[in-house]
Amino acid sequence: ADQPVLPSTDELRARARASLERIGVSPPDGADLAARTPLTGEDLFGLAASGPGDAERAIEAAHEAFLAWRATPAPKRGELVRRLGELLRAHKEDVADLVTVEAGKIRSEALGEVQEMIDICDFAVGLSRQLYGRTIASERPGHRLAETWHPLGVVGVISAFNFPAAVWSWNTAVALVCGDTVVWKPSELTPLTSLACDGLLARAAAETGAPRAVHQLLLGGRDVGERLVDDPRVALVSATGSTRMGREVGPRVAARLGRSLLELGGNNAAVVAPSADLDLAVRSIVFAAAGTAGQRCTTLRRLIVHRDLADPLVERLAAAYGKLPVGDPFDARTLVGPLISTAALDRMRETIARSEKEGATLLAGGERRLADAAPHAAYVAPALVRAPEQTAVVREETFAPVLHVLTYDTLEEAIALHNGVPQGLSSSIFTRDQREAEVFLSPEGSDCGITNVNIGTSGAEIGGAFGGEKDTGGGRESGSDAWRAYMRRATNTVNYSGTLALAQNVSFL
Ligand code: UN1
Repeated sequence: ADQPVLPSTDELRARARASLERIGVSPPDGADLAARTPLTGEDLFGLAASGPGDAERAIEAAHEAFLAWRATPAPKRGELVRRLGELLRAHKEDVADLVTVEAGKIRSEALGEVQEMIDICDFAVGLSRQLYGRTIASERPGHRLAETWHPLGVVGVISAFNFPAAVWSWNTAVALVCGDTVVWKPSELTPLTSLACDGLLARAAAETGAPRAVHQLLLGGRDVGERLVDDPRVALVSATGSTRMGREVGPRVAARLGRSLLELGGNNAAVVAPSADLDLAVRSIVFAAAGTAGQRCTTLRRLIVHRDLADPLVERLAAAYGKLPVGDPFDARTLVGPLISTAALDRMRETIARSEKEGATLLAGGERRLADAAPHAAYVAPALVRAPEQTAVVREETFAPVLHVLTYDTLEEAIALHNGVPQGLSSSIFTRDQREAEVFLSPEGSDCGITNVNIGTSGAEIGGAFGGEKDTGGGRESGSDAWRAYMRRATNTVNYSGTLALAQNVSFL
Protein backbone atom coordinates (compact mmCIF):
# COMPACT_ATOMS: atom_id res chain seq x y z
CA ALA A 1 0.00 0.00 0.00
CA ASP A 2 3.01 2.32 -0.09
CA GLN A 3 2.97 5.49 -2.13
CA PRO A 4 6.07 4.84 -4.22
CA VAL A 5 6.91 8.37 -5.37
CA LEU A 6 8.34 10.83 -2.89
CA PRO A 7 8.90 14.51 -3.59
CA SER A 8 12.55 15.46 -4.02
CA THR A 9 14.37 17.64 -1.51
CA ASP A 10 14.56 20.35 -4.22
CA GLU A 11 10.80 20.28 -4.65
CA LEU A 12 10.27 20.48 -0.90
CA ARG A 13 12.75 23.33 -0.60
CA ALA A 14 10.90 25.26 -3.32
CA ARG A 15 7.58 24.55 -1.66
CA ALA A 16 8.80 25.74 1.74
CA ARG A 17 10.35 28.86 0.20
CA ALA A 18 7.13 29.72 -1.62
CA SER A 19 5.07 29.35 1.57
CA LEU A 20 7.49 31.53 3.52
CA GLU A 21 7.42 34.17 0.77
CA ARG A 22 3.63 34.32 0.76
CA ILE A 23 3.70 34.66 4.54
CA GLY A 24 6.30 37.40 4.18
CA VAL A 25 9.38 36.05 5.90
CA SER A 26 12.81 35.17 4.62
CA PRO A 27 14.83 32.63 6.59
CA PRO A 28 17.97 34.14 8.18
CA ASP A 29 20.84 32.74 6.09
CA GLY A 30 23.57 31.06 8.07
CA ALA A 31 25.36 27.88 8.93
CA ASP A 32 24.47 27.29 12.60
CA LEU A 33 21.27 25.37 12.17
CA ALA A 34 19.88 23.29 9.33
CA ALA A 35 16.21 23.28 8.39
CA ARG A 36 15.57 19.69 7.48
CA THR A 37 12.72 17.63 6.08
CA PRO A 38 11.84 14.15 7.36
CA LEU A 39 10.24 13.42 3.95
CA THR A 40 13.70 12.79 2.51
CA GLY A 41 15.80 13.21 5.65
CA GLU A 42 17.84 15.90 3.90
CA ASP A 43 18.69 19.52 4.64
CA LEU A 44 16.65 22.36 3.13
CA PHE A 45 18.40 25.55 4.26
CA GLY A 46 21.22 26.66 6.49
CA LEU A 47 20.00 29.12 9.10
CA ALA A 48 21.56 31.56 11.53
CA ALA A 49 20.77 30.51 15.09
CA SER A 50 20.39 32.66 18.18
CA GLY A 51 22.97 32.48 20.92
CA PRO A 52 22.87 33.36 24.63
CA GLY A 53 23.47 37.05 23.78
CA ASP A 54 20.38 37.08 21.58
CA ALA A 55 18.43 35.36 24.33
CA GLU A 56 19.44 38.09 26.78
CA ARG A 57 18.35 40.81 24.34
CA ALA A 58 15.08 39.02 23.58
CA ILE A 59 14.20 38.64 27.25
CA GLU A 60 15.04 42.28 27.92
CA ALA A 61 12.95 43.44 24.93
CA ALA A 62 10.03 41.24 25.96
CA HIS A 63 10.27 42.54 29.51
CA GLU A 64 10.27 46.17 28.29
CA ALA A 65 7.30 45.43 26.04
CA PHE A 66 5.48 43.81 28.95
CA LEU A 67 5.63 47.02 30.98
CA ALA A 68 3.52 48.75 28.30
CA TRP A 69 1.43 45.76 27.15
CA ARG A 70 0.12 45.07 30.67
CA ALA A 71 -1.48 48.52 30.68
CA THR A 72 -3.22 47.98 27.33
CA PRO A 73 -6.87 47.03 27.96
CA ALA A 74 -7.42 43.31 27.52
CA PRO A 75 -10.05 43.65 24.74
CA LYS A 76 -7.52 45.78 22.82
CA ARG A 77 -4.93 43.05 23.32
CA GLY A 78 -7.54 40.71 21.91
CA GLU A 79 -7.48 42.68 18.63
CA LEU A 80 -3.90 41.53 18.03
CA VAL A 81 -4.94 37.91 18.49
CA ARG A 82 -8.04 38.38 16.33
CA ARG A 83 -5.80 39.63 13.51
CA LEU A 84 -3.45 36.70 14.01
CA GLY A 85 -6.42 34.35 13.64
CA GLU A 86 -7.43 36.09 10.39
CA LEU A 87 -3.93 35.81 8.99
CA LEU A 88 -3.85 32.13 9.94
CA ARG A 89 -7.10 31.64 8.02
CA ALA A 90 -5.60 33.39 4.99
CA HIS A 91 -2.35 31.41 5.19
CA LYS A 92 -3.74 28.11 6.39
CA GLU A 93 -2.29 26.18 3.45
CA ASP A 94 1.07 27.90 3.73
CA VAL A 95 1.54 27.10 7.40
CA ALA A 96 0.26 23.55 6.82
CA ASP A 97 2.81 23.12 4.02
CA LEU A 98 5.62 24.02 6.40
CA VAL A 99 4.26 21.67 9.07
CA THR A 100 4.23 18.85 6.52
CA VAL A 101 7.68 19.68 5.17
CA GLU A 102 9.28 19.92 8.63
CA ALA A 103 7.26 17.59 10.85
CA GLY A 104 6.09 15.13 8.17
CA LYS A 105 2.37 15.38 9.02
CA ILE A 106 -0.14 14.24 6.44
CA ARG A 107 -2.08 17.03 4.76
CA SER A 108 -5.30 16.61 6.72
CA GLU A 109 -3.47 16.64 10.05
CA ALA A 110 -1.29 19.59 9.07
CA LEU A 111 -4.40 21.57 8.11
CA GLY A 112 -5.96 20.37 11.39
CA GLU A 113 -3.01 21.78 13.28
CA VAL A 114 -3.57 25.21 11.72
CA GLN A 115 -7.31 24.91 12.45
CA GLU A 116 -6.38 24.28 16.08
CA MET A 117 -4.43 27.57 16.00
CA ILE A 118 -7.40 29.43 14.52
CA ASP A 119 -9.66 27.93 17.19
CA ILE A 120 -7.43 29.02 20.07
CA CYS A 121 -7.22 32.53 18.60
CA ASP A 122 -11.03 32.71 18.56
CA PHE A 123 -11.12 31.39 22.12
CA ALA A 124 -8.51 33.91 23.28
CA VAL A 125 -10.32 36.83 21.65
CA GLY A 126 -13.46 35.92 23.61
CA LEU A 127 -11.36 35.43 26.71
CA SER A 128 -9.99 38.96 26.35
CA ARG A 129 -13.39 40.18 27.60
CA GLN A 130 -13.81 37.43 30.20
CA LEU A 131 -10.77 37.51 32.49
CA TYR A 132 -13.13 37.32 35.41
CA GLY A 133 -12.29 37.59 39.05
CA ARG A 134 -14.80 37.05 41.87
CA THR A 135 -16.30 39.13 44.61
CA ILE A 136 -16.34 37.42 47.95
CA ALA A 137 -18.66 38.01 50.92
CA SER A 138 -16.65 39.97 53.49
CA GLU A 139 -17.09 39.14 57.18
CA ARG A 140 -16.87 42.84 58.04
CA PRO A 141 -19.51 45.56 57.54
CA GLY A 142 -18.68 48.22 54.95
CA HIS A 143 -15.97 46.14 53.32
CA ARG A 144 -15.67 44.73 49.86
CA LEU A 145 -13.55 41.67 49.19
CA ALA A 146 -12.64 40.86 45.61
CA GLU A 147 -9.98 39.35 43.44
CA THR A 148 -8.42 40.80 40.32
CA TRP A 149 -6.32 39.06 37.69
CA HIS A 150 -3.29 40.92 36.42
CA PRO A 151 -0.75 40.21 33.68
CA LEU A 152 2.12 38.04 34.91
CA GLY A 153 5.19 38.99 32.88
CA VAL A 154 7.33 37.37 30.22
CA VAL A 155 6.31 33.83 29.31
CA GLY A 156 9.05 31.55 27.98
CA VAL A 157 7.57 28.98 25.60
CA ILE A 158 9.61 25.86 24.84
CA SER A 159 7.90 23.62 22.28
CA ALA A 160 8.43 20.30 20.52
CA PHE A 161 8.64 19.25 16.86
CA ASN A 162 5.39 17.28 16.77
CA PHE A 163 3.02 20.24 17.16
CA PRO A 164 5.41 22.89 15.92
CA ALA A 165 2.74 25.59 15.53
CA ALA A 166 -0.38 24.69 17.56
CA VAL A 167 1.32 24.34 20.94
CA TRP A 168 2.94 27.74 20.39
CA SER A 169 -0.47 29.24 19.59
CA TRP A 170 -2.16 27.76 22.69
CA ASN A 171 0.43 29.48 24.82
CA THR A 172 0.89 32.66 22.85
CA ALA A 173 -2.73 33.54 22.05
CA VAL A 174 -3.71 33.11 25.70
CA ALA A 175 -0.57 34.79 27.10
CA LEU A 176 -1.02 37.84 24.86
CA VAL A 177 -4.64 38.50 25.85
CA CYS A 178 -3.61 38.01 29.48
CA GLY A 179 -1.18 40.92 29.01
CA ASP A 180 2.00 38.86 28.97
CA THR A 181 4.73 38.93 26.36
CA VAL A 182 6.35 35.82 24.91
CA VAL A 183 9.85 34.55 24.17
CA TRP A 184 9.64 31.36 22.14
CA LYS A 185 12.25 28.65 21.77
CA PRO A 186 10.81 26.15 19.30
CA SER A 187 12.25 22.74 18.51
CA GLU A 188 15.44 22.93 16.47
CA LEU A 189 13.74 20.48 14.10
CA THR A 190 11.04 22.95 12.99
CA PRO A 191 12.63 26.40 12.52
CA LEU A 192 10.75 27.32 9.32
CA THR A 193 7.33 26.76 10.87
CA SER A 194 8.38 28.97 13.79
CA LEU A 195 9.58 31.71 11.46
CA ALA A 196 6.19 31.60 9.75
CA CYS A 197 4.29 31.88 13.06
CA ASP A 198 6.52 34.71 14.25
CA GLY A 199 6.15 36.45 10.88
CA LEU A 200 2.35 36.28 10.97
CA LEU A 201 2.28 37.60 14.51
CA ALA A 202 4.61 40.45 13.51
CA ARG A 203 2.21 41.33 10.69
CA ALA A 204 -0.75 41.22 13.06
CA ALA A 205 1.13 43.52 15.45
CA ALA A 206 2.00 46.01 12.70
CA GLU A 207 -1.59 46.06 11.45
CA THR A 208 -3.15 46.54 14.88
CA GLY A 209 -0.57 48.91 16.35
CA ALA A 210 0.67 46.46 18.97
CA PRO A 211 4.39 46.54 19.84
CA ARG A 212 6.43 44.09 17.73
CA ALA A 213 8.43 43.20 20.83
CA VAL A 214 5.50 41.39 22.49
CA HIS A 215 6.82 38.29 20.73
CA GLN A 216 10.43 37.17 20.41
CA LEU A 217 11.63 34.12 18.52
CA LEU A 218 14.88 32.37 19.42
CA LEU A 219 16.06 29.77 16.92
CA GLY A 220 18.60 28.05 19.02
CA GLY A 221 19.66 25.07 21.02
CA ARG A 222 19.77 24.05 24.61
CA ASP A 223 21.87 27.03 25.73
CA VAL A 224 19.09 29.36 24.62
CA GLY A 225 16.42 27.31 26.41
CA GLU A 226 18.53 27.39 29.56
CA ARG A 227 18.53 31.19 29.50
CA LEU A 228 14.74 31.18 29.56
CA VAL A 229 14.72 28.65 32.36
CA ASP A 230 17.15 30.57 34.56
CA ASP A 231 16.20 34.21 33.98
CA PRO A 232 14.10 35.72 36.80
CA ARG A 233 12.44 38.10 34.32
CA VAL A 234 10.75 35.05 32.75
CA ALA A 235 7.79 34.72 35.09
CA LEU A 236 6.42 31.52 33.57
CA VAL A 237 8.21 28.80 31.63
CA SER A 238 5.74 26.74 29.62
CA ALA A 239 7.58 23.69 28.32
CA THR A 240 6.32 20.85 26.14
CA GLY A 241 8.53 17.81 25.55
CA SER A 242 9.87 14.69 27.16
CA THR A 243 9.60 13.83 30.84
CA ARG A 244 13.41 13.90 30.93
CA MET A 245 13.37 17.52 29.75
CA GLY A 246 10.68 18.38 32.32
CA ARG A 247 12.71 16.87 35.14
CA GLU A 248 15.49 19.33 34.29
CA VAL A 249 13.34 22.38 33.62
CA GLY A 250 10.90 22.06 36.55
CA PRO A 251 13.44 22.03 39.41
CA ARG A 252 15.56 24.78 37.81
CA VAL A 253 12.61 27.13 37.46
CA ALA A 254 11.48 26.19 40.97
CA ALA A 255 14.95 26.95 42.36
CA ARG A 256 14.42 30.62 41.47
CA LEU A 257 10.79 30.32 42.64
CA GLY A 258 9.53 30.89 39.11
CA ARG A 259 6.44 29.24 37.71
CA SER A 260 6.49 26.41 35.25
CA LEU A 261 3.79 24.75 33.20
CA LEU A 262 4.89 21.31 32.05
CA GLU A 263 3.36 19.21 29.27
CA LEU A 264 5.46 16.06 29.19
CA GLY A 265 5.23 12.48 28.05
CA GLY A 266 2.13 10.37 27.71
CA ASN A 267 1.67 6.60 27.68
CA ASN A 268 -1.99 6.71 26.87
CA ALA A 269 -4.29 3.73 27.05
CA ALA A 270 -7.77 2.73 25.99
CA VAL A 271 -9.86 0.10 27.71
CA VAL A 272 -12.11 -1.91 25.36
CA ALA A 273 -14.98 -3.41 27.33
CA PRO A 274 -17.25 -6.30 26.27
CA SER A 275 -20.13 -4.01 25.28
CA ALA A 276 -17.96 -1.77 23.05
CA ASP A 277 -19.12 -0.82 19.56
CA LEU A 278 -16.27 -2.55 17.75
CA ASP A 279 -16.58 -0.70 14.43
CA LEU A 280 -16.28 2.59 16.25
CA ALA A 281 -13.49 1.26 18.47
CA VAL A 282 -11.38 -0.04 15.58
CA ARG A 283 -11.50 3.24 13.66
CA SER A 284 -10.81 5.30 16.80
CA ILE A 285 -7.93 3.06 17.84
CA VAL A 286 -6.21 3.10 14.46
CA PHE A 287 -6.36 6.90 14.25
CA ALA A 288 -5.19 7.35 17.84
CA ALA A 289 -2.34 4.82 17.55
CA ALA A 290 -1.10 5.25 13.97
CA GLY A 291 -2.16 8.86 13.22
CA THR A 292 0.68 11.41 13.16
CA ALA A 293 2.89 8.31 12.83
CA GLY A 294 2.47 7.77 16.57
CA GLN A 295 4.16 11.07 17.36
CA ARG A 296 1.56 12.88 19.45
CA CYS A 297 1.90 13.16 23.19
CA THR A 298 -1.71 11.91 23.16
CA THR A 299 -0.97 8.92 20.89
CA LEU A 300 -2.59 5.66 21.96
CA ARG A 301 0.22 3.35 23.09
CA ARG A 302 -1.61 0.71 25.17
CA LEU A 303 -4.83 -1.13 24.48
CA ILE A 304 -6.42 -2.95 27.43
CA VAL A 305 -8.96 -5.37 25.97
CA HIS A 306 -11.42 -7.68 27.71
CA ARG A 307 -10.23 -11.25 27.27
CA ASP A 308 -13.42 -12.31 25.46
CA LEU A 309 -12.86 -9.86 22.62
CA ALA A 310 -9.12 -9.74 22.45
CA ASP A 311 -8.76 -12.22 19.58
CA PRO A 312 -11.43 -10.81 17.26
CA LEU A 313 -10.40 -7.22 17.96
CA VAL A 314 -6.72 -7.91 17.42
CA GLU A 315 -7.57 -9.63 14.15
CA ARG A 316 -9.50 -6.62 12.91
CA LEU A 317 -6.76 -4.25 14.01
CA ALA A 318 -4.05 -6.32 12.32
CA ALA A 319 -6.10 -6.25 9.09
CA ALA A 320 -6.50 -2.46 9.32
CA TYR A 321 -2.78 -2.02 10.10
CA GLY A 322 -1.87 -4.12 7.07
CA LYS A 323 -3.70 -1.67 4.80
CA LEU A 324 -2.34 1.61 6.20
CA PRO A 325 -0.80 3.62 3.35
CA VAL A 326 2.66 4.78 4.43
CA GLY A 327 4.50 7.38 2.38
CA ASP A 328 4.48 10.95 1.06
CA PRO A 329 2.41 13.01 3.49
CA PHE A 330 1.49 15.44 0.68
CA ASP A 331 -0.25 12.58 -1.17
CA ALA A 332 -3.94 12.62 -0.24
CA ARG A 333 -4.05 8.80 -0.03
CA THR A 334 -1.30 8.58 2.61
CA LEU A 335 -2.34 8.09 6.23
CA VAL A 336 1.11 7.61 7.78
CA GLY A 337 3.96 9.97 6.97
CA PRO A 338 7.60 9.58 8.00
CA LEU A 339 8.98 9.53 11.52
CA ILE A 340 10.94 12.63 12.41
CA SER A 341 14.34 10.92 12.11
CA THR A 342 16.15 7.64 11.66
CA ALA A 343 17.05 7.90 15.36
CA ALA A 344 13.32 7.70 16.14
CA LEU A 345 13.11 4.63 13.91
CA ASP A 346 16.01 3.04 15.80
CA ARG A 347 14.23 3.67 19.10
CA MET A 348 11.06 2.13 17.69
CA ARG A 349 12.91 -1.00 16.61
CA GLU A 350 14.62 -1.25 19.98
CA THR A 351 11.25 -1.03 21.71
CA ILE A 352 9.81 -3.82 19.57
CA ALA A 353 12.91 -5.98 20.10
CA ARG A 354 12.81 -5.42 23.88
CA SER A 355 9.13 -6.18 23.94
CA GLU A 356 9.66 -9.42 22.06
CA LYS A 357 12.35 -10.33 24.54
CA GLU A 358 9.84 -9.69 27.32
CA GLY A 359 7.52 -12.23 25.72
CA ALA A 360 5.45 -10.12 23.31
CA THR A 361 4.48 -10.99 19.72
CA LEU A 362 4.64 -8.56 16.81
CA LEU A 363 1.31 -8.96 15.01
CA ALA A 364 1.59 -6.34 12.27
CA GLY A 365 3.89 -3.62 10.98
CA GLY A 366 7.23 -2.56 12.36
CA GLU A 367 9.07 -2.83 9.06
CA ARG A 368 10.89 0.05 7.46
CA ARG A 369 9.44 1.32 4.18
CA LEU A 370 10.78 3.33 1.24
CA ALA A 371 14.37 2.88 2.39
CA ASP A 372 15.64 2.75 -1.21
CA ALA A 373 13.73 5.84 -2.32
CA ALA A 374 14.73 7.82 0.80
CA PRO A 375 17.67 6.26 2.63
CA HIS A 376 17.95 9.18 5.10
CA ALA A 377 14.24 9.26 5.91
CA ALA A 378 12.40 6.99 8.37
CA TYR A 379 9.19 5.60 6.90
CA VAL A 380 7.82 2.72 8.91
CA ALA A 381 4.67 0.62 9.11
CA PRO A 382 2.93 1.22 12.46
CA ALA A 383 3.40 -1.75 14.78
CA LEU A 384 0.79 -3.77 16.63
CA VAL A 385 2.26 -5.85 19.45
CA ARG A 386 0.53 -8.28 21.79
CA ALA A 387 2.15 -8.29 25.21
CA PRO A 388 1.72 -11.03 27.83
CA GLU A 389 1.56 -8.42 30.59
CA GLN A 390 2.46 -4.80 31.29
CA THR A 391 6.22 -5.29 31.15
CA ALA A 392 8.88 -2.62 31.68
CA VAL A 393 9.01 -1.53 28.04
CA VAL A 394 5.22 -1.11 27.92
CA ARG A 395 5.44 1.33 30.82
CA GLU A 396 7.79 3.61 28.87
CA GLU A 397 6.85 6.15 26.22
CA THR A 398 8.46 5.47 22.84
CA PHE A 399 7.70 8.35 20.48
CA ALA A 400 6.77 6.15 17.52
CA PRO A 401 3.76 4.09 16.40
CA VAL A 402 3.91 1.01 18.62
CA LEU A 403 0.60 -0.15 20.10
CA HIS A 404 0.82 -2.77 22.85
CA VAL A 405 -2.27 -4.92 23.41
CA LEU A 406 -2.96 -6.28 26.92
CA THR A 407 -5.93 -8.27 28.18
CA TYR A 408 -8.07 -8.05 31.33
CA ASP A 409 -10.88 -9.92 33.06
CA THR A 410 -12.44 -7.41 35.47
CA LEU A 411 -12.86 -3.65 35.14
CA GLU A 412 -10.93 -3.21 38.38
CA GLU A 413 -8.00 -5.04 36.83
CA ALA A 414 -8.30 -2.96 33.64
CA ILE A 415 -8.14 0.28 35.62
CA ALA A 416 -5.18 -0.97 37.67
CA LEU A 417 -3.30 -1.77 34.45
CA HIS A 418 -4.40 1.53 32.98
CA ASN A 419 -3.05 3.55 35.90
CA GLY A 420 0.00 1.35 36.40
CA VAL A 421 2.39 3.53 34.40
CA PRO A 422 4.32 6.65 35.41
CA GLN A 423 2.59 8.95 32.87
CA GLY A 424 -0.93 10.40 33.16
CA LEU A 425 -1.96 12.35 30.08
CA SER A 426 -4.88 10.89 28.12
CA SER A 427 -7.17 7.88 28.40
CA SER A 428 -10.31 6.31 26.93
CA ILE A 429 -12.82 3.60 27.53
CA PHE A 430 -14.91 2.01 24.80
CA THR A 431 -18.13 0.72 26.34
CA ARG A 432 -21.90 1.00 26.01
CA ASP A 433 -22.32 0.22 29.69
CA GLN A 434 -23.00 3.47 31.49
CA ARG A 435 -21.85 2.15 34.84
CA GLU A 436 -18.48 1.14 33.46
CA ALA A 437 -18.07 4.50 31.76
CA GLU A 438 -18.88 6.38 34.96
CA VAL A 439 -16.50 4.24 37.04
CA PHE A 440 -13.74 5.03 34.53
CA LEU A 441 -14.46 8.77 34.87
CA SER A 442 -14.80 8.61 38.67
CA PRO A 443 -12.11 9.33 41.30
CA GLU A 444 -11.34 5.60 41.33
CA GLY A 445 -11.08 5.44 37.56
CA SER A 446 -8.51 6.82 35.13
CA ASP A 447 -5.83 8.95 36.81
CA CYS A 448 -5.19 11.04 33.67
CA GLY A 449 -5.79 14.71 32.85
CA ILE A 450 -7.92 13.71 29.85
CA THR A 451 -10.48 10.89 30.24
CA ASN A 452 -12.71 9.99 27.31
CA VAL A 453 -15.58 7.65 26.54
CA ASN A 454 -16.03 6.12 23.08
CA ILE A 455 -13.44 8.37 21.46
CA GLY A 456 -9.69 7.89 21.23
CA THR A 457 -6.98 9.46 23.35
CA SER A 458 -5.72 12.00 20.79
CA GLY A 459 -7.25 14.95 19.02
CA ALA A 460 -8.58 16.97 21.94
CA GLU A 461 -10.50 20.16 21.20
CA ILE A 462 -8.97 23.46 22.34
CA GLY A 463 -11.97 24.40 24.52
CA GLY A 464 -10.95 22.06 27.32
CA ALA A 465 -7.89 22.36 29.54
CA PHE A 466 -5.09 20.21 28.10
CA GLY A 467 -2.50 18.38 30.18
CA GLY A 468 -1.92 15.51 32.55
CA GLU A 469 -0.75 14.20 35.88
CA LYS A 470 2.24 12.32 37.32
CA ASP A 471 5.21 12.21 34.90
CA THR A 472 3.17 14.26 32.42
CA GLY A 473 4.00 17.25 34.61
CA GLY A 474 0.66 18.54 35.94
CA GLY A 475 0.36 21.60 33.67
CA ARG A 476 -2.85 22.68 31.96
CA GLU A 477 -2.98 24.91 28.93
CA SER A 478 -5.34 25.81 26.08
CA GLY A 479 -9.04 26.28 27.02
CA SER A 480 -11.29 26.32 30.10
CA ASP A 481 -9.63 28.33 32.89
CA ALA A 482 -6.05 27.39 31.92
CA TRP A 483 -5.52 31.15 31.37
CA ARG A 484 -5.12 31.60 35.12
CA ALA A 485 -1.63 30.10 34.92
CA TYR A 486 -0.67 33.07 32.74
CA MET A 487 -1.85 35.74 35.21
CA ARG A 488 -1.28 36.72 38.81
CA ARG A 489 -4.13 37.02 41.26
CA ALA A 490 -4.53 39.98 43.60
CA THR A 491 -6.94 39.77 46.52
CA ASN A 492 -8.42 43.20 47.36
CA THR A 493 -10.03 44.26 50.64
CA VAL A 494 -11.65 47.70 50.42
CA ASN A 495 -12.94 49.39 53.57
CA TYR A 496 -15.63 51.96 52.77
CA SER A 497 -17.09 52.05 56.30
CA GLY A 498 -15.04 54.92 57.71
CA THR A 499 -14.15 52.88 60.81
CA LEU A 500 -11.52 50.28 61.48
CA ALA A 501 -12.78 46.72 61.90
CA LEU A 502 -10.12 44.04 62.10
CA ALA A 503 -10.77 40.59 60.79
CA GLN A 504 -11.10 37.63 63.14
CA ASN A 505 -12.53 40.10 65.75
CA VAL A 506 -9.04 41.23 66.74
CA SER A 507 -9.04 44.41 68.79
CA PHE A 508 -6.03 46.74 68.82
CA LEU A 509 -5.75 50.45 69.59
C1 UN1 B 1 0.88 17.17 21.57
O1 UN1 B 1 0.97 16.07 21.04
O2 UN1 B 1 1.87 17.73 22.09
O3 UN1 B 1 -5.03 16.30 21.62
C2 UN1 B 1 -0.37 17.97 21.57
C3 UN1 B 1 -4.27 16.29 20.63
C4 UN1 B 1 -3.88 17.60 20.04
C5 UN1 B 1 -2.70 18.19 20.74
C6 UN1 B 1 -1.55 17.26 20.97
N1 UN1 B 1 -4.99 18.51 20.12
O4 UN1 B 1 -3.86 15.26 20.13
